Amino acid sequence: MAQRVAASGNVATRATISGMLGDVNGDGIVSSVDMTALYNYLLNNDSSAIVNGDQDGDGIITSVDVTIVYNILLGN
Ligand SMILES: [Ca+2]
Ligand SMILES: [Ca+2]
Repeated sequence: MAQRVAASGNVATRATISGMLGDVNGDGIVSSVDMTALYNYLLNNDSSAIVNGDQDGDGIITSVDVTIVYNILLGN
C-alpha cells in the first residue's frame, strides 16, 4: 500500500488503517464519489458515506483531507 507524506511531513499512517488513502467511502477505488462524501460531511454534516475520511491522520476531517483526495484524483 502506498503511503503519502502529509503537508506536515509526517507519514499519514492512521489514514490507511481502514483502507487505501483517498478511498473515503471504502469501495476500493478513489473517485469523485469520495470527494462528494467529504463535501457532504463538511457542508451538511452527513457522515453516512464516510468510512475513511481522515486522510492526513490528524483526527478530524477538514478541507485538508479534501485536498489530499483531490490531489490523488489528479495523480499528484
Ligand atoms: Ca471510494
Ligand atoms: Ca484530517
